[in-house]
Amino acid sequence: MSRTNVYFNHDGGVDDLVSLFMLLQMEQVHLTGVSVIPADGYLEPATDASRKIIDRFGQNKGPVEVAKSNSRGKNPFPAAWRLHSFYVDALPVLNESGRMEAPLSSLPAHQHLIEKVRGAEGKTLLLFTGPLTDLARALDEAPDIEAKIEKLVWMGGTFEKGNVEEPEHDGTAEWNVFWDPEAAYRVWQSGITIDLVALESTSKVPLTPAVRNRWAAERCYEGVDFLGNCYAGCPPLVYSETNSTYYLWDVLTTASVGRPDIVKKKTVHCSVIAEGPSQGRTVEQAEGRPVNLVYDTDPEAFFTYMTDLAKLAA
Ligand code: AGV
Ligand code: CA
Repeated sequence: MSRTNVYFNHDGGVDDLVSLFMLLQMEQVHLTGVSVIPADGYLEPATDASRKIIDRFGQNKGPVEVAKSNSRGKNPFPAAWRLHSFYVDALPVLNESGRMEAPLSSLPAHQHLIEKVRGAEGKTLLLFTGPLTDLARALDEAPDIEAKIEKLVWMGGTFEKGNVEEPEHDGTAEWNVFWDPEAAYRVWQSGITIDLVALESTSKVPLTPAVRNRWAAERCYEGVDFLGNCYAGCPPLVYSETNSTYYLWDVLTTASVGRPDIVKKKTVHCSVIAEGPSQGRTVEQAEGRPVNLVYDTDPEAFFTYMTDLAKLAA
């Protein structure tokens, strides 16, 4: 079977780390590298958790190297969200062996990406589930890599209501764009094909009590127990909407790589606003660049795929 080269850059949230776990179970994926940017998580625990997940659940993938980003964003994420990276890193199942063996690269993330894309046989699919800072820097430093990028699959942006509630902002942006609006703006100027999972793309995959119960019922599978434990760190507040309901934002994005049939995409022309009170907003515009926006998904197929992958993890 021919396998797709995938390079994964994430920002340490619960669904970022669960995404790594899922990628490691996908037979058709050749994971060429992982890097961690300290946006919706802290750098040390998010990096350590990544290495431990590779050690514990990635036996079939060969050595996968992890690199730390030295990028810093313009608009920091709330600390309460970033703390989730510590909860995952502390899970007993990741600390049973007392060792961390997945190699840590000495390169910063953006240079690690350049090295892995240049070194790969054929093209590489880039999967990003946090801000685009490392990709923007990589493109500035090594424009040649663009020709070797198959496409970018990104969780970011919104064409409806944003999820940023911060002083001096009008609420129109999604957080992964808001953290570094200029980086998204830079990537939009490139010729790279972009598959976009925007906020509203995930509206059919909220983390409901029923989903948690489904994982609880099958916790005899170690991988399913891992899903439940990871998401136990996200408080199930069901009475208010924005910023308390968790969606499977990054996991749907990752699942769309392994199972493209669970999402429907359409072309949207759009631009990124880089400055001012709407900074980080993605806006539809006839003269904007095309992206393939996920506008519909099959939630039952998605949750079944996710749980089935988790059952494969031993
Ligand atoms: O905006 C969605 C992005 C995704 O990449 N992140 C979470 C996912 O990793 C930010 C975010 C929005 N609301 C949140 C977030 C919340 N309530 N808790 C933690 N992170
Ligand atoms: Ca994320």
